[in-house]
Amino acid sequence: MIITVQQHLQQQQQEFGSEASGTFSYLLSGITLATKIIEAKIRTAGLGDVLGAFGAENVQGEQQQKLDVYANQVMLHCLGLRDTVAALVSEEDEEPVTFDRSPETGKYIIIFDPLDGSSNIDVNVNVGTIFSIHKRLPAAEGDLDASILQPGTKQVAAGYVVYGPSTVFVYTAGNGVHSFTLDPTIGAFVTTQENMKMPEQGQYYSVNEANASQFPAGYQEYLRQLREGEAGKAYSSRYIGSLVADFHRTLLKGGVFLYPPTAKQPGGKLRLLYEANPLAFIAEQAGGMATNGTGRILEIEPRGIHQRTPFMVGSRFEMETLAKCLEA
Ligand code: P6P
Repeated sequence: MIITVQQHLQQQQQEFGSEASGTFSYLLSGITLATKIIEAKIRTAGLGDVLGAFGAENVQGEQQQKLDVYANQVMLHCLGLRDTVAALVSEEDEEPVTFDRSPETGKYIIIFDPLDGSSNIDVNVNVGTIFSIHKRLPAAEGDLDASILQPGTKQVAAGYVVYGPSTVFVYTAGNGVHSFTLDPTIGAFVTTQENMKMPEQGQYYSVNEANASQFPAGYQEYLRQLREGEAGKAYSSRYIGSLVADFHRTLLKGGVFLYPPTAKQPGGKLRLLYEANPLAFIAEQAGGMATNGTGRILEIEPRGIHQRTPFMVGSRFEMETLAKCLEA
């Protein structure tokens, strides 16, 4: 039976109420629309003049790819039109985009990385869009900035789209993790898996080995145990270098993804608000774990919208083994 993201949300509303409401469904439809537009451009990237560098740097000091700029403009346009949006926070923009809407109308904050891993596009490797949704705080509890800088535990929904051999939309609204595949013949994301569970233990570890000598000793010992089969099984290494693709494999197959602190980036490379938090929410909803090496990602109190964090995420067995190595 064909069930789209919106229909799935409405089913969740009947079952769980809360954020799976009509306005929320309309909000999420802004994300699915934007990602379908982005997907169409990615699929034909080599045919038009959208590959390569845009010729400017983003707030991260990274070379913007033309598709980064395009994807960001599409997300801002599609979501800005949803009157339930109070603010949009993008990896590509230094400051949030805010809308002059009352707290009664502008109820949601959407934080997103419009095109993660875009440096891989020119070599036709999977990339992704990641999003995190917070509810605007009541005026008595804080202003718009406070609503944006909420810890990951307060997310009302989070998800990603991975643009690969097929285009897959994965989300949670706090009641399980569900995936949908874009059916290009009807232009809709259609249910493919409900209530996804991350395997208790996997067979892959995913880390940029080129940085290994810079990792703190506990991480080096952990990776040695995985490599030497001392953690209960022989692991294989998989590292695509595109966070959404490496995470999606970890969600489906289990194992662990790590971006530990390095000498060059002691605070980590990946961003808390629009990379670690949404993926940590999904991982925990699927029975996995996500930490910064000392505590739950979701409990970190954000200080800034582009704040970075060490990010380790994966199956319970691998994450508990990591914790033992880091405590030793
Ligand atoms: P490194 C892509 O630029 C990205 O932000 C993530 O998608 C990916 O996981 C990470 O950086 C890769 O970083 O340092 O291993 O190239």
